[in-house]
Amino acid sequence: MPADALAELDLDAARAAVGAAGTLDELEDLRKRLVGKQSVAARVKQSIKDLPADRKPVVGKAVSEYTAAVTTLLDERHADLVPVEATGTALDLTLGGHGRMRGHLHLVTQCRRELEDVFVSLGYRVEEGPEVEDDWHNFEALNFPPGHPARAMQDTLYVNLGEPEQVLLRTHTSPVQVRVMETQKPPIYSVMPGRTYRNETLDARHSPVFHQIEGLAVDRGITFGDLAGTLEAFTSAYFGKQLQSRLIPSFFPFTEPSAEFSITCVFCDGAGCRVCSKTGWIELGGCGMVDPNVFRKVGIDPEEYSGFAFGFGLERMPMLRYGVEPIKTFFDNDIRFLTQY
Ligand code: 2NL
Repeated sequence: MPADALAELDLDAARAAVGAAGTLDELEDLRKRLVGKQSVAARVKQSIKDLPADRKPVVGKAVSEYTAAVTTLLDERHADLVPVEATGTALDLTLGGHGRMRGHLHLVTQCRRELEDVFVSLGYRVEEGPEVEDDWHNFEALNFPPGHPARAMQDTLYVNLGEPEQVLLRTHTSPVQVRVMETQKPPIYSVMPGRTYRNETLDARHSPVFHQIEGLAVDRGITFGDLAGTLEAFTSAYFGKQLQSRLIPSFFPFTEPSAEFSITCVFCDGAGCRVCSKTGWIELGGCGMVDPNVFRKVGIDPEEYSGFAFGFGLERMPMLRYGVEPIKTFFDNDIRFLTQY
C-alpha cells in the first residue's frame, strides 16, 4: 500500500457528495460507495495488515475517523430528506412563525419574594390576612382614636356591607399583625407583605392600590437596638451591600416611641447626590416599639413582653434598586416596562 493511500479518503469531497444527494435512494448508494464493503475506506482498512508496524496505527486511526465523520454526515442528510420525501417539499423554516415570549413574575412580586427570603433567613415567618377588613383590626386595635383623620372617607375605601364604616379595604398591612397577635403566643417573629388600599386617584406619585411589608417581633426583652439592627440587616441583604440605618423621632398611634427610618443612600453611599437630595439618607418607612395599649387589646401582657414593628412601601425598594419612577409605572402594565425585569 503506497504511503499516499490516505489521500484517497477525501472528507471534503464526501461532504459535497452527501449535500448533493436529493433523495433517500441516492443517499443509500452514496453510503455504499463511501463506507460500504467495496468502498475506498474498506480497501484502505483491508491494507492495514500488510503495512509496516509503524504505519499501522496512523492509517487505522485515519480510516476510523473518516468513517465516523462520513457516517454522521450521511445520517444528518438522512434526517433532512425524510420529511422532504414524506411531504414532497422541504419545510421552509426561514419565514414567518410567531415566537411566544415567556412570561415572568411582576417586579413587585419578585421584590416581595426576595424580601420574604431575607426575613425567613433571619428566622421570621411570612403571614397573610384578608384585604377586606373590619374597623377593629384596621383601626381600633391599633389605637387609632375614634375621630382620627385616617378613618375619614377621603382616605379609606369603605365597603357597603353591614354597619356603615365598619367594613373596609385595609389601609395598611398592620391588621395582619393584629390577627397574628390575637392567635399566636410570643415569641412572634413575622413579616406581613401584601396589597393595601387608599382612597386616592392614580397619578404619578399616588396609587389607590399599593403594597406594604410590615415586620413584627414580640418577645421578652426586645429593645429599640434590636429594631435598628434588624432594619440594617434586611436592607443590606436586599441591596447587597452594608448600609446604615437612621431613626428620627416620629408618631404613629400604634407605636411608642415611634420613628421614621432611613438608610444610607444606595446611590452615593451617603456622600450626597440628586436621589437623596444631598442628604446622604433615603427614607424608607416608619417603625417603633409596639404601644402597650395595642398589646392589651390583643391580650398580650405588656409587663412581660415588648416588641418592635416596622412598615414600608414595597414598591419603594425596586424603585430605589432600579431607579424606577414614578410609582404609576408599576401599575400601567406597559409590556415595554414589564419585560425589562
Ligand atoms: C409606615 C409605617 C409602621 C407599624 C407600621 C405596627 C403594627 C402593629 C403594632 C405596631 Cl400590630 N406597629 N406596624 C409600626 C410602625 C410603622 O408603618 O410608614 N408604613 C408605610
